[in-house]
Amino acid sequence: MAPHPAIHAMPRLVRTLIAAGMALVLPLALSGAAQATGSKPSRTWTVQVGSESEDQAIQGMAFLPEHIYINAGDKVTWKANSAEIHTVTFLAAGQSLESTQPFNPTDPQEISKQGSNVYDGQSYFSSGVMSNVSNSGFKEAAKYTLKFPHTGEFTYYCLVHGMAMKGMVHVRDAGTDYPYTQSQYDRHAKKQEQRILRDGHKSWDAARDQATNHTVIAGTDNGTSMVMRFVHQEISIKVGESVTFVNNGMGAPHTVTFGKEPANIFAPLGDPAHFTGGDLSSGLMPPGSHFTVTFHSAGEFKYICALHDFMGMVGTVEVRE
Ligand SMILES: [Cu+2]
Repeated sequence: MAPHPAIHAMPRLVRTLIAAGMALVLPLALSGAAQATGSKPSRTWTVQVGSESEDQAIQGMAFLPEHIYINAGDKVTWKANSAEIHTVTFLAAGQSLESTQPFNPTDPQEISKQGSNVYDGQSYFSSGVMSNVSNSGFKEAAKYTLKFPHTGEFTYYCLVHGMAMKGMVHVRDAGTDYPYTQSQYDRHAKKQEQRILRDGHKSWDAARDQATNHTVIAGTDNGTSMVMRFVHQEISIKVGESVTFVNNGMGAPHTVTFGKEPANIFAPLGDPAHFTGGDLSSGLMPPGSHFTVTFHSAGEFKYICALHDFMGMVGTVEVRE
C-alpha cells in the first residue's frame, strides 16, 4: 500500500487538534483496531456533522470522523448533529476555500444543495445548510448522502466555519479491506465529541472568570468548541454606565442586537454611545472584536445574538436609576 493517505494532511490536522487540546489523531487512535473485511459489494458510511451539549450552549466545529476510508461505489451519509449550522462542501477543481469566505447566508450556492447525489470527483458539490433543528432561519437539511464511484482523496469543508472545519473521504478500489468499521468510527467520534464538550465547558468557566457587570463575554471558542452564550447572561448597571461586549473566540462571529432584528444582521445599526432603548445592533462581530454600549435610560433591555439566539444566545441588561 502507498504511504498513509492521511500523512500529507497531518500538519494541519495536528495543529487543529492541538488547538483544541486534543492529543490523538484518528489513524493513531485506531491503530490497534482489528481489521474489518469488506464482504458486501457496497456500503453506506455515516459521518456526523457538528456536536453539541444538551442545552445547545456548547457547539462543536468538527466532522466526526474527520477521515473516513471507503471503497469505490460506497456512499457516505452526513448527519446533522447540532443546532449550529454547517455545510458539507466539496470545492470544484482549482477553486480556493478563500473564494467562498466568509460564509454568505444569502448565496444559494452556499445555502442550498448543489450537485447530484453522485460525486464526480471534480465539481462543486454542497449539502446546503445542515442543522438538527428547524428554527435556524435557513431551510435546513438533516442529512446529505453522496455516492463515490471514483477512487481518490477528497477534502471537504464547512462553508460556515471555513478552515476550522474540514474532513476527508478516502476512496479506495472496490474490494479493498476496510481499515475501520463504522462502530470503530462511532466510538472514536464519541470520544472526540466528549473532548469538544469538555473544552467548551472549560472556555465557559474561563468566560465567567473574565466577565463583570461592565464586560460581557459575547461568545468564546477555541477554534473547535464554541460557547454560544453571553456571559453573564444578566447584568445590572446604572444609568450613564457602559457595557463592553467582547467576542473572545477564534472562529465564530456573533452579534449584539437590541430591539427588532434587522434584515441585514451584518451591518451596524443605531448609536451605541447614547442608547435609550429601541433598535441597536453591533453588526457582525468577528472573533477578537468588541462593542461598547452606553445606557442613558433606566429599564430592562433584552438583546440577542442574531446568529445564535435560537440556541439560547440571549441576554439582559438591567439599567437602574
Ligand atoms: Cu452568536
